[in-house]
Amino acid sequence: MAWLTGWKYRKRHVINPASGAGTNYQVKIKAYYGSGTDNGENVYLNEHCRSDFGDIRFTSSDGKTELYYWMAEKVDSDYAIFWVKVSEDLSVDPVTIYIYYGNPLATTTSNIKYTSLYNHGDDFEDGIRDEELWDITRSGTGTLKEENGVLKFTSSSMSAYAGYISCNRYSFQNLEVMIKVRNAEVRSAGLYVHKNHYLDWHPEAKGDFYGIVLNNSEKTCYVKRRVSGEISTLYSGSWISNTNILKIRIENSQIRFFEGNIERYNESYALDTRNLYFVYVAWTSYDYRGTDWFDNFFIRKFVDPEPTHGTWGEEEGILTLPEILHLSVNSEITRIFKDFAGTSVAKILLGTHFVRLLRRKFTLRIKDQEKEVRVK
Ligand SMILES: [Ca+2]
Repeated sequence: MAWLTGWKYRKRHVINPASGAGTNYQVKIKAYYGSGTDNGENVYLNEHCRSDFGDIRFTSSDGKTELYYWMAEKVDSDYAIFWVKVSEDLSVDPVTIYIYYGNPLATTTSNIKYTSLYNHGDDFEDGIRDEELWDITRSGTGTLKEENGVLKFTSSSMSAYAGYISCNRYSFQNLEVMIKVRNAEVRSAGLYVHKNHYLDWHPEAKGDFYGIVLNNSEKTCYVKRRVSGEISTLYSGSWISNTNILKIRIENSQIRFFEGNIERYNESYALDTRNLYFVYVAWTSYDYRGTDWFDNFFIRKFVDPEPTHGTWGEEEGILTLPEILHLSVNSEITRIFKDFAGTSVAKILLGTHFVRLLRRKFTLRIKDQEKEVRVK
C-alpha cells in the first residue's frame, strides 16, 4: 500500500454508497485537533496535525492519489470542516478514502473551485473575477469588486443592481448550490437559478427563475419564482440574520430552499431545470445604499438518500528515519511501520537502552520521566 510522501499519519475511512451518487460526490468530514472516538463524519487527529489544519490531505483508496477538497470552516486547534470530492464511484459499492496529516511544513491546498460540481466554485480569495466561471450583469451604478476574500457590491444610487452570472448553463438535477450573503446596507441580495443570461434592470424583471433573497427594507427572506412569465412569492418570513448561507437544492422532482439550515419552501419544480444559469445579485433602491458582499459559492452533488459514513480505521503512523520523538510523562505513542517489508528493521534508543523492533507495530509508554527517543 502506497503512502503519501512527507506525511506521518493517516486514517482509513469507508463511505457507504447511495443510488445515483456516481463519481466525484462531495462528502463532508469534520476533523478535530484533539483526541476522541471517530464516528460518522467526525475524525480525531490526536494533536498530530498542524493547529491550522493546513497539512490535511485526502487520497483515494490507493493511498496516494490526492482528492480535491475545500476547507469550508475552521477554528485553529479545535476543528475544521472539509468537503472532499470522492473520485471513485459511490453508486453501488463502498469506497475507501484516507485522511493524511502530520506534515509541519505543509500548507493547505484547499480548492473550492475543483471541489465543486462542474468545477464551478469560488471563494474570491484571489481578488479577480474567474472568467472561466463568471460574467457580470448589471445596470445603474452598482459595482462589484473582489476584495479581502469576498465579492463586494457597492451602490451609491437609488436604482442599481449588479451580479455574477455563470458563463454556462448547467443541468440542475441532484445538486445543492449555496452562497454566503451579507445584506446589511443594500436593499436585496440573493441567489437565483435563471433562464436569462443578462438580466434587465432588476433580476426578477425578465425571464423565468427560482430565487431566494434577503430583503433589507423588510428584514425578510423571500422565495420567489417566475414561470411562463408569471411571478409568484412562494415564501416570505422574518429573516434569521442579515448574514447567512442561502441554498437551493434540486433532487428528484423537488426543489428546496434553505436560509441557513432552515428549509423555507419546497415544491415539485415547475420550471424546466435542465438548462439554467447560476446567478447571485445584489440590488438597491429607495434609501438603501452601501456595500454588502458574497462569499463561498459552492455546488455539490445531492442524492436522496445520501452516501453515509462507515467505519474509521485506527491511526497509522510512519517513521521518517532518523527521527526524534518527544515523549512527556505518562504519554504513549503507537506506530505502525507501513513502508518496511520485514521485521526488525529499526532500532529504538531509549535512554541508554536499545529496543529492537520485532513487530511492525509498536507502542512506547513513558511512566515517570520525560524522554527524548531517537529512532534510527
Ligand atoms: Ca472568501
